[in-house]
Amino acid sequence: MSITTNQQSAGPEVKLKIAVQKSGRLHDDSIRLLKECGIDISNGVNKLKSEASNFPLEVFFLRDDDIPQYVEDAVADLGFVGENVVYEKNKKVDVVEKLGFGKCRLSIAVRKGDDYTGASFLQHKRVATSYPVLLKKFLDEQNVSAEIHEISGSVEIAPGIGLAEGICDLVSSGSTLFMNGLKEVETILLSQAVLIKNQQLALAQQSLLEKLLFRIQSVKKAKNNKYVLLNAPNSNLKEIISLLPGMKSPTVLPLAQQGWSSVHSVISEDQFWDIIEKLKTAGAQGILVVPIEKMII
Ligand code: PRT
Ligand code: ZN
Repeated sequence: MSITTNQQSAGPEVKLKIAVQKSGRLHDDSIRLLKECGIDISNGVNKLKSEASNFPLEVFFLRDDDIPQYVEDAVADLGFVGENVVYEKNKKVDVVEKLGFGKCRLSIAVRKGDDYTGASFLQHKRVATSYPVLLKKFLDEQNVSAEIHEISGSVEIAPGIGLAEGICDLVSSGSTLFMNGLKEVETILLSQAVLIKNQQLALAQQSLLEKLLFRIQSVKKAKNNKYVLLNAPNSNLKEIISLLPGMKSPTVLPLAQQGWSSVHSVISEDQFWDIIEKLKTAGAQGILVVPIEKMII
C-alpha cells in the first residue's frame, strides 16, 4: 500500500535550517532544548550537519561567532547564539526569543586595588577585550576615550602582564576575575542564548518557525513553573486559594478526612518560596512540588 502525504504531493519537503554551536558552552543546552521540543536529532560531535527524524529541521553545527553571518546570508534560517555575539557582530538578523540558558554578562573589570569611581577611570587607559564593538559603544556613551586592545582569548590576564589597565569580558560566576586579581566594576550587557532568524524568511519557513516557537515557549513556561499539591483545612481554604495564582483558578478536591481539601495549582519559579512560606503560615500541610514537562496555555 502506498501512502501519499500532502508534503509529497506539494513537491520537495520544506525544511527549516538551524545553526547551533558545534561545541562549547551553548551546545548541550541547545540540543537539549530541541529534544525537549520533541525533536529527535543525532548528536553532531564530529558532524557538520544532522537531520531531525520527526520534524522538518536540519541542524548545522558551527562556531558561535559565525552563526549571525550564516543567518544573515540565509545559509541557515535560524540560529541559537548568545546575545553578546549577536550584538557584537551586528548582522542583519532578528532576535525572536530569549532561551533562558547561557546566561552571563559583559562587564568591565579593573585591578582589585584600583580606586574605580566611574567610567572616567578608563580615560586614556588601555582596555583589553574580545568585544571591541560593544566596548566602544559603552565608552562613547560615557564620553570616555580609551585605547581598545582586541584580543581573542584569555582577556583576564591582560592587566597582570601589563597589556592593559582594564578588561571587558564575559562573566558568569566571577571566579575567573577573582583568580586574576580583578574586580567587576561595570556591567555593559546582560546576555543569554537567543533564537535569531533571517529577516526574509519564506512563508513556508515562517510557519515552521511558528510551530517550533510554540514548542519552545511551552518548554520555557514549564521550566518557569511548578505544579503544587497541598492539603488545606477547609476553615482556611479561602485564604489559601487567594495565595495561589494558578493558570485559571486552583483545583480543589475533598479529602477522605473530613474538614480537609486537596488543592492543586501552578506557581511560577520567581514567586515560589514567597508563596510556599505564606501557604504554610495559612495552615497548608503535605505540600508537594512537582516539575512540569510542558505547559500549553
Ligand atoms: O568555538 P566557539 O567559537 O563556538 O566557542 P567560544 O569559545 O567562542 O564560546 P564559548 O563556548 O566559551 O561560549 C559560548 C557562549 O556562551 C558565549 O558567547 C556566551 O554567550 C555564553 N557564556 C555564558 C559564556 C560564559 N557564560 C562564560 N562564563 N561564555 C564565556 N564565558 C567565559 C568568559 O569569557 C571568561 O573567560 O568564562 C569565563 C568567566 O567565567 P566565570 O564563571 O569564571 O565568571
Ligand atoms: Zn566563539
